[in-house]
Amino acid sequence: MNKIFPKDFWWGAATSGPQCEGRFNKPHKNVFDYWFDIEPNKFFNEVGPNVASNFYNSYESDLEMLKEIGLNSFRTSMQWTRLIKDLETCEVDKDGVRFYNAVIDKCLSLGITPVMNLHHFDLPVELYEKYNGWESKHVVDLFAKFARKAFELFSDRVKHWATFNEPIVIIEGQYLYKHHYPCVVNGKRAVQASYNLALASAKAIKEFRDLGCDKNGGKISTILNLTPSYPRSNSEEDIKASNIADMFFNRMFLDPAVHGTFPEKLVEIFKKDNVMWECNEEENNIIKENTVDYLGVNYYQPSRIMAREIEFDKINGWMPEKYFERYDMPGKRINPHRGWEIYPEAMYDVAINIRDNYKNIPWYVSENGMGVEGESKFKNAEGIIEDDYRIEFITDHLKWLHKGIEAGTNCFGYHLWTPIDCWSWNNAYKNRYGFISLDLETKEKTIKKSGHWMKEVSKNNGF
Ligand code: BGP
Repeated sequence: MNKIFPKDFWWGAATSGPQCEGRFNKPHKNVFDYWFDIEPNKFFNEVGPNVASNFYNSYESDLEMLKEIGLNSFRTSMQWTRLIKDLETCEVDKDGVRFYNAVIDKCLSLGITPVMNLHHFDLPVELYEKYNGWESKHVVDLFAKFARKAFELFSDRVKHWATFNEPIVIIEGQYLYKHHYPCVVNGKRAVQASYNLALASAKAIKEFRDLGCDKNGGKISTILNLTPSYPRSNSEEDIKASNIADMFFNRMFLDPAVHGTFPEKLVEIFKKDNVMWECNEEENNIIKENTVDYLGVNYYQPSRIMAREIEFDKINGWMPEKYFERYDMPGKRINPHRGWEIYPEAMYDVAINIRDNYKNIPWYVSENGMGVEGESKFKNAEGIIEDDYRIEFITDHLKWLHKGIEAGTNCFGYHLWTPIDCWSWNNAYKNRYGFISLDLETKEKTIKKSGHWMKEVSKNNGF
């Protein structure tokens, strides 16, 4: 045993309401529920979120399995479309309140720390149809109201909150690269929605503090997928391109979350290119004054960047790619099922970046993981999936994280995506990420080899 982690380290896993619960008894549809209803062919094997992993019905036994594999903390998200019956007045849905109370109480009874996130790509579709979703300041205010309601109802027991999961992915999916409904391609609208998401997070944090949740042991964060930007070479052009990608994809949310400001050079670019967001001083002050207590960092893959070689195609109007191209680095290690590069060293770079440039704020790895297709072929005679590749993947990342902790970064936990195989956006159940497998036909849930391994890691607080 040579990698021991700090005392009370979180060994856990993360999921989200829309990906695990199933749509049972929800008063509203989120953008993915709606998209599946109108275009099921956009989803792998036409499997939608209707049942997902059935967490709505099986949360008790599911959480007991998490306990069995030694997890001491668990993140999920509360669905706006489940908790709130009237999106304007914020009148609650009784069954939604019952359900989230039951989940929280079950976690606590098992000694599992619940981490509750408020938005995981699941905008109520009505708010898109009526107001253009995150482009609207009214939607920002409705989100803050929903957040306040959640704090009022649950903050007596939930002490760890997050406002958003991966806001940049909402921008990429909804406004740039067409992988979230409504698949708009519009850089200017993307920029406005980005500001509004940062504002919505700050307004929710303000509600949290106005209610005194922070005086009650509560802490609030936002969860960002950091994709450290590595330039192709040390040339000035490549470095410049990489810095711009970093500002757009990482710092646009990381800076306001921790420092309450946006990267100046990015704002300069938006102004110069006539895509700058609309905002006022009062809103900027809210962002300034309501930064996070801690950060959740989802890390899956780095970003390899080079200066533009082919002229930028203006067909779609302004896009961040005006300033860089993706670099397909030869010889990189890759997860072929997801197409994502595997680069555990970046965990250390993230750790040092937070230590040196982000006030050494407390943070945890809120997602990391490896999605693999066709895992059932690794089943042994006892029916256990032998996912040694996942154990290797986690170990590699934890080693670099540990090195970061030794160098003084303030990291207090590691959550795998995900505890039990869950539904994913367009990929549905194609790639499996869990410590626990889900047989879609029999609905049986079985601990994988990695789950048994995690139990030991958690017991020993290291490996
Ligand atoms: C993260 C999301 C999760 C999850 C995960 C795996 O970006 O926060 O919701 O889905 O990625 O990605 P995917 O499901 O697309 O393979």
